[in-house]
Amino acid sequence: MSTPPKRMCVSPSFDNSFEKRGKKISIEGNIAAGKSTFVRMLEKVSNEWEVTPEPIAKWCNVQTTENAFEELSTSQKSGGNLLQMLYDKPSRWAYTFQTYASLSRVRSQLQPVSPKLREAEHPVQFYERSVYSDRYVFASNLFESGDLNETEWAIYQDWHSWLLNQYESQIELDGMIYLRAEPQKCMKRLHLRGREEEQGIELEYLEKLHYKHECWLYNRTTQVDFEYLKDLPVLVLDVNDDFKNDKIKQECIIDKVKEFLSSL
Ligand code: UDP
Ligand code: DCM
Ligand code: MG
Repeated sequence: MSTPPKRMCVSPSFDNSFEKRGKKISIEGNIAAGKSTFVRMLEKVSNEWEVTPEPIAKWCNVQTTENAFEELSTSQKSGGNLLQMLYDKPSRWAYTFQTYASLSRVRSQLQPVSPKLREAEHPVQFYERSVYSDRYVFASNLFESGDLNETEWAIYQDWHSWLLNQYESQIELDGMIYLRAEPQKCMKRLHLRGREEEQGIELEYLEKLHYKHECWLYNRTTQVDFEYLKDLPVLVLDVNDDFKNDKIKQECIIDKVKEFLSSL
């Protein structure tokens, strides 16, 4: 009979090594590149892998109560639709949207992990996007297009840095996976998904966001303000070809993810 690993004898409440064993990986990519599809696929691969989705439901239905995480149909929505407001009038709502996007993201990423994950040998948390893409892709792009003015951008960067410095130890990443797709492909997927609020998005907007992702994660020329982020490992995956219903492609992607995780 084999001896159980030593770690299993330790009560989870006294085991503080989870933070050391666990890995946090963000999944980055343009609008409709396939991030949600990708994380849903990863979730099925291993009991030791868990996903924190982007809190988009909150942005489409802003509530004053705390329990607004569930996805609701259009007819069930009663709160303000901040995503719709952003696309209808970006110069008015970009600052408010970006404030709420980062706040709700930090809050969702700070949620305690499940007991199952806490006891896992090699736990991995996958975050759909990060506070870094909020800043270096979206907010930065909105500043460059004039939808955030100088003062809003300065205030945004001030509180964003402060917030991250407060919580960095809890949400700090071990790596990032960049789902790289041509803007035209994202546009096709955006229409296929049919999220109402996004139907007026133009190709030019996706091209700008693509360029931001490329500078940050592919060419790595974006100036970032967080020291550890500068050399954070990035796995780049080309997702131009559909992987959603292609088992062979999925296996190939999963192998690359496993190899990446074991290199960290
Ligand atoms: N999609 C697809 N094939 C793929 C990946 C995604 O047809 O290989 C579709 C997916 O079903 C959805 C749309 O593309 O309708 C956008 O995908 P997702 O919501 O995952 O993108 P995200 O915005 O989260 O990156
Ligand atoms: N979004 C944004 N700014 C952020 C994060 C997201 O404007 N900091 C927007 C882009 C998409 C939606 O929210 O319209 C996120 O959905 P997706 O998963 O399709 O990228
Ligand atoms: Mg998504």
